[in-house]
Amino acid sequence: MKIAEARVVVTCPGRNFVALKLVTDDGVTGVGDATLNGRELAVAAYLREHVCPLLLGRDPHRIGDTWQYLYKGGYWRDGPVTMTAISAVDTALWDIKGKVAGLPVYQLLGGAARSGVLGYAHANGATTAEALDDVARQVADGYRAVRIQVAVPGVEGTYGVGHGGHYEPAHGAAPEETTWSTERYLSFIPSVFEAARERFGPDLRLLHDVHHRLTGIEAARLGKALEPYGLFWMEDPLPAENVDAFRLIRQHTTTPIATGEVVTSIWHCRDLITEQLVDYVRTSVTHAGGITHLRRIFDLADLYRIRTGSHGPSDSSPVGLAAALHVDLAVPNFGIQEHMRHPTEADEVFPHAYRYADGYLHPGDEPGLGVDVDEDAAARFPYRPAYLPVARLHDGTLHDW
Ligand code: GCO
Ligand code: MG
Repeated sequence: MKIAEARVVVTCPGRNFVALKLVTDDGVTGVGDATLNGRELAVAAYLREHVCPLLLGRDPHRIGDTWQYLYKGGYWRDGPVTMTAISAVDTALWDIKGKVAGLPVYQLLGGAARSGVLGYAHANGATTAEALDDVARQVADGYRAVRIQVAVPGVEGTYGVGHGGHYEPAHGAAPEETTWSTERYLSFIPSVFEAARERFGPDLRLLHDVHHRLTGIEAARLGKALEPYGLFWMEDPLPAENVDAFRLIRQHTTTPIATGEVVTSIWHCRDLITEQLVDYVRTSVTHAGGITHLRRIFDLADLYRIRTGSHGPSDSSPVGLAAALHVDLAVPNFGIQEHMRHPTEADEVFPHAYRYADGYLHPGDEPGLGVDVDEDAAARFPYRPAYLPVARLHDGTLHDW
């Protein structure tokens, strides 16, 4: 069996996605997600120009060898563009292997370790009251875990808060300029979770995403202030490359910490894991080397009783979500899976077998990943440039978004 074709599909059904489709000489297809929000065409070109030609004629069953060939063989290792491209190839090869075996990918990973994948929904609002009404909607929809983001009074364009309806931060031919005030954020956020606990009681799992904006000591202060409300996690208090600052947070608070959505390899989260500086590792199948590499990261985490909390935003495609769900179902140390629904047009371009019911997701039992890209439908939604916002302090200094 040989890889006979490798096609890159760029499409914008509600938002931009890149998919890799591999076809074998006997007609088996496999898909991988190659979406890197705001830098989509860089990955598309990396695949088309440098990776696809090298795949032709290779044995699709040699998943591990192909991974090493693309990682070590490129000489210039790592980085989000390279790793997203490798992820897409790896995921597409697992899809092919599953189809050839006649088994869903989670069976090849050891089989189901649980009956369903606990998902967390997003709730947001311009005010606490609005956000809590959104939490109530998610709870009514069955979710047992909800992330809450609320606009900080006096801070325009707070991260995570939609412009009415579906939250989609990437838009426009240049990044939107937003403002940020750590002082206002820190004095406001604990009141949101106090109100949430009052309204929803002790059982609902509450999550919050700080989105890389604090220093170590600021995050420590926030973690302490949130302790009475028993958060499931405080996400990305600061950029993951600052391992020392995570050590500082750990000295001050027992609020659980999740990080890793922008981490692209095991090397970048090794110290966070082995020093137990985080409680949940959020690396994604789309950006951290596909199913093969994600399993290595999650296995390392398991040695330290650290659980998984895979990134699952609507800017990873349904292919990425399907692949994540197969891993989630099989690994011993699964924690939670982010679940942001995709726009309807995206579900149409990427028909899938995974399903959501009553707080839990399941990848389905079709052979392979159980997801595809409909190339005719994809062609109806041409790429539109869309960038993530930037954040500035009130004096104009560029801050982390
Ligand atoms: C999350 C993330 C996203 C990111 C987005 C960037 O926790 O879901 O922080 O919302 O902002 O994936 O592309
Ligand atoms: Mg996040």
